[in-house]
Amino acid sequence: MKKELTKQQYLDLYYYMRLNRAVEDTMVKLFRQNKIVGGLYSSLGQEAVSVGTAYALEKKDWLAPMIRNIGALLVKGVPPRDVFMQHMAKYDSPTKGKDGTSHFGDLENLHIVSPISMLGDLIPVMTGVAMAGRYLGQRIVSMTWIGDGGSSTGVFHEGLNFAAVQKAPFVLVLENNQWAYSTPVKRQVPLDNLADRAKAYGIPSYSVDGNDVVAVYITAKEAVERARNGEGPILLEVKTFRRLGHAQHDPAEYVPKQMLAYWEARDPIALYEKFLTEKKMLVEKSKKEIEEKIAALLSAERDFAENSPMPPAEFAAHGVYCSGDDCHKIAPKWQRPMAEVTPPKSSVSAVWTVKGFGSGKASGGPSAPIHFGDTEKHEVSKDSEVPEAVAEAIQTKAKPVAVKSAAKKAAKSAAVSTKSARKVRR
Ligand SMILES: Cc1ncc(C[n+]2csc(CCOP(=O)(O)OP(=O)(O)O)c2C)c(N)n1
Ligand SMILES: [Mg+2]
Repeated sequence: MKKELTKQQYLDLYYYMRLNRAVEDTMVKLFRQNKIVGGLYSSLGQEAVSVGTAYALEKKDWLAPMIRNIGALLVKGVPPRDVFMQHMAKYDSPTKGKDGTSHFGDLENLHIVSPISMLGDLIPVMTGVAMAGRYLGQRIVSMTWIGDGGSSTGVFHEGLNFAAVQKAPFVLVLENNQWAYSTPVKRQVPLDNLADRAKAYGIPSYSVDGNDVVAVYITAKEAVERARNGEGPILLEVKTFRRLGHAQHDPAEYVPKQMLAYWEARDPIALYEKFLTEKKMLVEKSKKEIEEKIAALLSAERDFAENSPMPPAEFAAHGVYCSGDDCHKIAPKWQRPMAEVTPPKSSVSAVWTVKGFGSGKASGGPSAPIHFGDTEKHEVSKDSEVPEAVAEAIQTKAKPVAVKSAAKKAAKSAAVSTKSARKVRR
């Protein structure tokens, strides 16, 4: 993979990190003015994680953010006003005022699945999204984030195992910010590198400095492209630090002062500004222009949000229970006709062969539908009743790849050369 970014890409990463921080600073002000209805979580000092990982996705790819991933939403194209209005429970917000935090998505345009509060539950959900994309021949990748604490939930392990065994094109970002509420990571996981959790599922992993946005982006890009190319899911641990309490209500007095000071000195935006300045990509004038652009944007977005009405009282009972088509269409918009995605009319060859996946026989014999390459090669006799296209699909199906050699190849191709992207693990 090309390791050098274009100047525009370098500056995009800077812009989105600054925007991420400015959006959250604005929300802190709104919170103190009592205008935020729900909880407010901060990603101060973690901006390089959300921005660097989401920037590695293509437009058609899918993501599902967690509470500290507002930066990822901004990169994907969510306007700041939606983030403000959502937290203020305004009527024009994506959930029309029914939620006071970040539980919103956009399935149709931006390909964002709403966060699920139960930690870890997005892992099997996004695995399903990745599998659906593959089934439809879309070559998409799905991504979600999980914290160090969330990586100890049962569903993290069930979900990752499921993704691994299905070879889903899925990237899981493990955002290790050293704390889960007031529990330090050392007191809940006996591992130095949470990337090692991937070993249990036989999938590749990376461990990267989460305060170095370029390292995060390059590693995430490599992970995304490997997943897209059929190597299966990848776990990407980013090491960073939660600089504020769990949410606004938590003064985080349990965090040792020296530890906080160490990470404050490693602020991802300050580090990146130094890098860009040394590389002569950012001068005082361009920095000022970016600051002014963000200030003007957020002033307009904040005005819009503040002027949006609260939902009418009568609306409280609407949309609580879905009543079918008079509520919303239940059929997914992306559905393709069944005949188009099943033999003999299938036009998407990619769905029939997935390297290294399973070797079980389909129960219905040679004329049964073939799913994800899980049937062995069958001898098809000339006089059987198998339709021609099905017979052809069976005959040309790729031979299963020996898992060992595929694993070796994957590990070899994963050698990331950046200083901060430290190791590839199997
Ligand atoms: C299954 C589950 N258990 C507990 C909680 C309550 N809870 C919400 S956030 C949180 C701490 C999460 O820590 P971590 O995963 O490290 O993420 P961070 O807050 O550091 O970003 C807890 C315990 C939850 N939402 N879901
Ligand atoms: Mg944490």
